[in-house]
Amino acid sequence: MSLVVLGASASPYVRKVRVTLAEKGLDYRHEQVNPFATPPGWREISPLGRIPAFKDGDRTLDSSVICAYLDRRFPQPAILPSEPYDYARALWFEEYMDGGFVPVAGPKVFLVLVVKPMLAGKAEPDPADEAAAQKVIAEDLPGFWDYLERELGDREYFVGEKLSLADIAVASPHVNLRHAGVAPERKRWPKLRGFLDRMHARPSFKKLIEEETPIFGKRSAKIAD
Ligand SMILES: N[C@@H](CCC(=O)N[C@@H](CS)C(=O)NCC(=O)O)C(=O)O
Repeated sequence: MSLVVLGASASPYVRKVRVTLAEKGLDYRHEQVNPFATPPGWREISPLGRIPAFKDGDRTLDSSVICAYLDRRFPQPAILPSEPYDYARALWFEEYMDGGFVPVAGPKVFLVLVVKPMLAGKAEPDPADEAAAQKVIAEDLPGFWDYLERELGDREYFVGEKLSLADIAVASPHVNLRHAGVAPERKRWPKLRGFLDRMHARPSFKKLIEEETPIFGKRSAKIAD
């Protein structure tokens, strides 16, 4: 197979690429790469030393540009709108999530509540870690959720009338939160929560959630409505 995604399944950025490939109906091979213990020579593929990386035959690509490349290489269905403002808005939501939301929800919630106890062979996080993560969930995440709720409004998708990279970028890190037993409360953020339910039920996300949940999702049963 000529398309290869390299990176750990739990990364929201790796998931973003895998969902994009699935939405386009493309076959690919997935190779697990731990971002904190990358294989020798990794920086030749990924000059910033990050995941995901991507191979299309002997061409290699690093990180955010992978989805943009896939959209030009396999244009149907498009995930980047052609109308200039919509195109920029889709990229903006990707930037908002990757540059703003994920640096909070990833290391301060998912890593602390899911990955750290897993690596320590424990069923639950230490009480101090649990308390620190709950403080972030209560104090830092609501501002992001308020913004997303407002921007989505009564529409089905964040940009235009159909699925775009914006929707994939918003829904992907919320899979990590779901694994951690966290979701925006339906009463306070009904539109966002409904959007996440719809996105996570799409075959592209559902398949990955089913693959990841037995490994990372032990807390997902804790999600409140
Ligand atoms: N916006 C980029 C971000 C890539 C990124 O930061 N990946 C993280 C993993 S979730 C990483 O590799 N971190 C390790 C490091 O920066 O050394 C994308 O969409 O691919």
